[in-house]
Amino acid sequence: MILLHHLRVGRSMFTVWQLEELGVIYEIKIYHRDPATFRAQDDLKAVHPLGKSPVIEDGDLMLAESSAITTYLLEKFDSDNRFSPPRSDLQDWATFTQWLHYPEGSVFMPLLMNMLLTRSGEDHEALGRFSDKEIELHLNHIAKQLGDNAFILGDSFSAADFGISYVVSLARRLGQIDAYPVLNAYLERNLSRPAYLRALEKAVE
Ligand SMILES: N[C@@H](CCC(=O)N[C@@H](CS)C(=O)NCC(=O)O)C(=O)O
Repeated sequence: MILLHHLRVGRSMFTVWQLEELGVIYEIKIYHRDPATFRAQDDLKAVHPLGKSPVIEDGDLMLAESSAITTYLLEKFDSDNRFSPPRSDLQDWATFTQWLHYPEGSVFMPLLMNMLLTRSGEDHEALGRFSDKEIELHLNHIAKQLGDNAFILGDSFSAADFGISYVVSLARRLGQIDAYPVLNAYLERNLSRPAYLRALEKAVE
């Protein structure tokens, strides 16, 4: 059975959601951040050397990195391709992997910079200018890709929507999406899915 090590509050919420969408039977172990530093604590570091979440265990396999976990879960539990195009449709599959890896590979970093700068209360003009521009670039890119579509790949929900929802929800927490009705509507649509609501109930302690 899959065991998910879930740190509150953070991106592993989106792994709980995936497990719910896939209908997988899983266990969840919940960890809490250090209230002073907001970092993971020793209990999570005892699970994996990086001390980060999500991490899953499946038998002998211990797997970190949210996009790798998504790929593994799809390979194992989505043989009828409900959440991704089949690899035989090479172009669609490649486009899917691009949107799967984009949130973590490109969008998260400037959002993190913004969060750290805000928390520090310090003025780092060059960094602030860089992260603001990058956030704008990425939010525009996501909004444009969505256009009139309900989901990031078009009419159908796919596993690429987990990571995109994560970064858009983080941007919302940072007060960055007020000017993007498309992104607000996208989040409302995804975060009201029954599987997400079930995940919310399971991921609290
Ligand atoms: N690239 C990793 C990032 C994992 C990560 O940084 N997770 C955060 C939670 S959102 C974490 O565990 N932070 C705790 C810490 O670094 O102390 C992934 O996609 O899973």
